[in-house]
Amino acid sequence: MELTPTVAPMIDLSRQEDGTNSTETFAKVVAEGLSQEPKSLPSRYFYDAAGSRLFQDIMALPEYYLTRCEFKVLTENRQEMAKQFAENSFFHLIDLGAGDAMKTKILLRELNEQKSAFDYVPVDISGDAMRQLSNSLQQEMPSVDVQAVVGEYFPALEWLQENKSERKVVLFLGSNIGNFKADESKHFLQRICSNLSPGDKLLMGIDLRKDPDTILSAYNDASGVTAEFNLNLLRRINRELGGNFEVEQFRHYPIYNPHEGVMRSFLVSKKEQDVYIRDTGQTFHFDAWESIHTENSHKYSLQQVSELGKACGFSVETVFQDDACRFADVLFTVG
Ligand code: AVI
Repeated sequence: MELTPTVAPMIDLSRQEDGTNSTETFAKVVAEGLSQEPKSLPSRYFYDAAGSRLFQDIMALPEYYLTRCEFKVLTENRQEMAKQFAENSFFHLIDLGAGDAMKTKILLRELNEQKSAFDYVPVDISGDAMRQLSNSLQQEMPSVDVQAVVGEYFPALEWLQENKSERKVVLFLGSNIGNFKADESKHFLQRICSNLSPGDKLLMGIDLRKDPDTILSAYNDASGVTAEFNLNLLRRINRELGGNFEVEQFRHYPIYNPHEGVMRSFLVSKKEQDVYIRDTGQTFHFDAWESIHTENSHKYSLQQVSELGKACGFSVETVFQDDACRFADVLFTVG
């Protein structure tokens, strides 16, 4: 018997972008960030090939509880989640920042087993990741319809709103919302909501507030992988923009503020030094012990999550969390 092909050709929206991934934009952002007082660089530039590999290593660290906790939450609640997604009618399962979909596969297997009517739409900026995922799903779950979209989240959601007319369930896993500033996360969720219809759903992974020592260790692991991940940003500037950072003259310094629930990461200059970056044509001066702020990772209480959702047009349907209340996957409904 012939198998019906279930992998639709990839939709590539990456060329329609505003150049956020170009070298020129990177140079501009770096020049702005290093000219500011205090200096800062945006964490979205962590993820070149080397940074993405380091992030894979972070997720396997004993201290980095987030990934293991979310894995557990999804595994233990997969039947209930699948039931609440399905509602006995067809839906599009849209996975924002799908990557290798390790965690999403827990839900896909369950939906497949429950014989739910759905198609799977992974969205990611990496065309390679989407090609590999489409192939691996064809091998592992040939009966699941897959339509990968390569591009940024919002062009992808706009495309989906125009081209996929049925009910939608959006996944935004991994506590990625935590890396936005407070106003950015609100804006992000409002934009998601404006591309959905009443009754559509969003399952969002959120790292919860907990013992500050547990949080700090997760970003300051004993083996130094997170330090390498942070320092890779300087290596990336050297590689891509012709910078001459002496990377060993900077150190990773994370600090958790329990009052705000924000984990902040810095790179601190160990000495007074000047750094020249060819593509910006500028030299940047560092005083001894001057810092560059590189990342925020927000931790939320469940009440804050519910208020954030409400302010953006969502209401909480179900909170799924682990026994120790470290991590939650919150299912929201539009309206
Ligand atoms: C991708 N993001 C949710 C990670 C986090 O926990 O904020 C990135 C990360 N930074 C340091 N370790 C992991």
